[in-house]
Amino acid sequence: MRWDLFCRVIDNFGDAGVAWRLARQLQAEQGADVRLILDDIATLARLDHRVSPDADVQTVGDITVVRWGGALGAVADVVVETFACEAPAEYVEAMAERSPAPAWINLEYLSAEDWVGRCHRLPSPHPRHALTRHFFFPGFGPETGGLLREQGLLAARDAFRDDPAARNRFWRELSLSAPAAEERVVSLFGYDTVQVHDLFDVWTASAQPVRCLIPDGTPLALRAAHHARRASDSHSAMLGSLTLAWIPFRDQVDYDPLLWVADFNFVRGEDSFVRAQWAAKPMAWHIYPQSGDAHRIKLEAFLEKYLAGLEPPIAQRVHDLFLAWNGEGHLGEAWNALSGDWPLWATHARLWAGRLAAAPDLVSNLADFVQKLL
Ligand code: TRH
Repeated sequence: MRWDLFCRVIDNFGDAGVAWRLARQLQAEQGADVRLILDDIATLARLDHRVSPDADVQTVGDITVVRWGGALGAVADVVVETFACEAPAEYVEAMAERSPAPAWINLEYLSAEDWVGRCHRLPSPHPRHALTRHFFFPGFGPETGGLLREQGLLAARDAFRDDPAARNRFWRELSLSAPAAEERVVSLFGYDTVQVHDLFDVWTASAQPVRCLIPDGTPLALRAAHHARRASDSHSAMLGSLTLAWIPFRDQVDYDPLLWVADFNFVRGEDSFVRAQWAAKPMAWHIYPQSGDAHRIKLEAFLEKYLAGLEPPIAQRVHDLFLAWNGEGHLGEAWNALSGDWPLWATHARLWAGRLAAAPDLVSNLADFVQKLL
């Protein structure tokens, strides 16, 4: 089957990140013939070094990547608009001419809110054409489309955990020594609005050494460099008990080992947020800021699900860290308040990942749904 995925990058990496992950899994697991029509190829090239930012059409890993705006030729069997991006009008006209009509999907942003389950798979007839778009919502429950999770991901995660040689390779490739047994490793990926300075101060004064891995080229890398007065040619800085290590921005396929090697992951947006949950480590999510505090409702909806099953006192402390990571409250104090909770939270993170893994993944659900439409 031929799938055309349309993606417009609003900003950051996640729009392209989710679309690329979807494309790769459809091709690898469904044997789909996939075309990704994307406006911002340069962003995709940041996520996969095989992509040429200048090419209008290219094949990367058996996926055809087309710059939005070029001639698209024949309409595919399945048309997916990611994040409600609206396929080009002339393409929709061609869809209306096609017989049989293609399956037409709008893949929405991920949310843990309850209304998602009521809107998932709803049809939306086109006002003029004999075409029906169907809404497909990722989510956390059986009434939703589920989460992106490629086959073999969790086995690869566990193999890495159980393989000291793989972990040593990870550190060697970064020209970093393996962390000491008591050293806590943290990955830091968030938006520029986070006040990380008080967190760095708490880690600097910490009884336990902390190694903070910061992907270069991200806003927090600059803040950390300013905080540590990073010398231009240095890749790390020592501040008391804290080691700040600036690491290269990784290909998307290499992002997971960063999450697996860490004891704690600060993440953001949508895709790193999901990947951190699969990594089954304690985490904090910086939700993409939206107008009118809509993001705050989404954050609370996730926390309500994520914190269920944790004892109230620790649940409150985890909640406070999430809020502080989203700019509400003192990040350093919230971190310190959890000092006795790490083993319990680590167990909870593993149970959470296991619960999510019991549900079918998004691509399996999407492929089943599309089969019924065609
Ligand atoms: O970059 P983001 O902030 O993207 C956001 C979200 O997609 C959000 O839903 C959307 O509304 C907004 O953009 C416009 O965060 P996200 O979703 O985590 O995407 C980051 C991608 O970058 C993800 O696929 C992981 C990848 N990544 C790497 O490939 N290498 C790296 O080194 C790092 C740090 C991230």
